[in-house]
Amino acid sequence: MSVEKFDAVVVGAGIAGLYAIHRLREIGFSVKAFEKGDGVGGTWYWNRYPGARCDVESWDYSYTFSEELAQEWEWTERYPTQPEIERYLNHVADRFDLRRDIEFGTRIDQACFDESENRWLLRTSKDATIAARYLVSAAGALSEKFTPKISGVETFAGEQYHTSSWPAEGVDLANKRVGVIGTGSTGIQAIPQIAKEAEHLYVFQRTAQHVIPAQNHPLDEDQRREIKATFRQRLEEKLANAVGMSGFPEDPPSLLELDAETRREVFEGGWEVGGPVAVNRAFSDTGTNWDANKVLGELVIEKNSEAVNDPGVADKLLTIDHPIGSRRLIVGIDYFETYNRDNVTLVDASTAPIEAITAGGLRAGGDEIELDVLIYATGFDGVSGPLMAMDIQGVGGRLLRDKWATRPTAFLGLVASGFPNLFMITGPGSPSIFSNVIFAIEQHVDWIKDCLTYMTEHGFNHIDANPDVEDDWTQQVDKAAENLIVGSTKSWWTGENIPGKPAGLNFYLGGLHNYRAKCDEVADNGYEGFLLQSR
Ligand code: N01
Repeated sequence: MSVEKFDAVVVGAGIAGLYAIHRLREIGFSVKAFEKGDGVGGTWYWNRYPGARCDVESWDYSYTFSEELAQEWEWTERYPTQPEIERYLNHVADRFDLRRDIEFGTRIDQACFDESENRWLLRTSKDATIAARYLVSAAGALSEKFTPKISGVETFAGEQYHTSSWPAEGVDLANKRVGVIGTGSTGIQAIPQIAKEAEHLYVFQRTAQHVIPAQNHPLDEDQRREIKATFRQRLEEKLANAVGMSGFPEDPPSLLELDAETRREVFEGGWEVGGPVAVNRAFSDTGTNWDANKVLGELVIEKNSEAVNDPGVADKLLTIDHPIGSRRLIVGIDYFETYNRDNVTLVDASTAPIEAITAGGLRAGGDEIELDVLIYATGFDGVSGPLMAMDIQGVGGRLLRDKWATRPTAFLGLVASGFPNLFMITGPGSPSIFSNVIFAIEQHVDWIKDCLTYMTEHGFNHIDANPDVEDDWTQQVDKAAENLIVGSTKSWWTGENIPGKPAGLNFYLGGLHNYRAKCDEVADNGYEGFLLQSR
């Protein structure tokens, strides 16, 4: 059996994988990335559903490692659409000649650490065996889709799609009765678009949500020039704050300390700006003080309800059972207005639960709803999910999914003890999706590159996390989340959207800037907390 050998294998060719290939090449490594899709983009390759776009502004949702790249790329909208982001990532792949080190249409199914040879042995979906000194997971936070098991699914005579594996050629919804299950960020983006195409749309909503308007707009010539001219200034801003975005409100007022009129003014100002940050970070205390949070939630509900004509429908859409920001705040475009259309019906799946899929449609609350197309906007097994889905065996043949059976842990979210020479990009225990993820990815990849450079220069070829230090980091992760309203509700953030997955908020919430400082400190102290060896 022939075994191809590389210094590093990268899992995935999304934002993280592309950048990892680029950086690892720079230090002279032989690199190969395996990507299950037929093109680059990862999340932005798969999530082609109608209405898919990012809710981080295009000028921040861009790589910063190359100023030339930033100067030559032209974003066309404030919040970029999926096709535009996919084009951008294809441009990056071409501009930095990354494709020659990517094998498309190939998954890594199994990774076993070969202790005798101090390397990873990988098995691909094409049955090839690959050896790599280092394994870098760029598998993404939202790449393992979740589809609920609903009885009768196999009997359905119509078409079924999950939003995160939407066919590239699109789906013809004209003259069809369409059902959408799920009203998270995905459903709320897709529903207004699907409503425009379908004969009739039935939305199955289990949990009502707060939605902030995107206030999206095209970028004119002047705005594009300004984005380019301020590249360095914005980079400084991104480095300095908790979420890695520019224009982040530095010193917002306390909601509780403002009189009602000023509070309303600040809120309306944020609403006009739109997007998640302007409203959610308009006040200093709504993420920590339950009273302040309640007021903000009420203000948002009041605004949202103004858009819905039918009070009964508004009531179902806006009887919200959780504090604002306790689950991912949703950004919408014409979402509530969509329910004013004659061809849209809201089914409250909290009072009329989905019981079964039938040959002709779906049964909820005892009623049969006839459907030609059923769309699952039901989300993902996030962050640890893609890693647990791979058969990863560390020291002594221990499976990563066994180590993580009660909780996914990793020192700095980068290396899980017992799984040497495996680096995770935006893994559990790092800020990950609680920041501008492309910027978090760059920080992780740069850190990994520097670490591998250090190891090479010092004659090391084996890195593991000290288990005690990993435990200590997990405690720091928990401490940083203390007293935050974030995560106080069940959602994919806590893993509770996945049956049987242990509940927990496995993100470092102390801020990307503080996390970066911690990673730098560890590096400056000779990778303190990691066990470096020569084998
Ligand atoms: O997934 P979700 P998503 N019966 O888990 C429902 C990112 N993202 O794909 O809330 C009925 O949030 C479930 O109901 P409930 C972003 O980070 C970003 O929408 O559990 N319903 C919920 O409504 C986001 O947070 C962007 O009661 C069922 C929905 O399915 C993350 O991706 C755009 C059900 C799942 O919502 C995930 O978002 C899109 C069942 N059996 C996504 N099972 C932007 O940048 C599940 N549901 C804008």
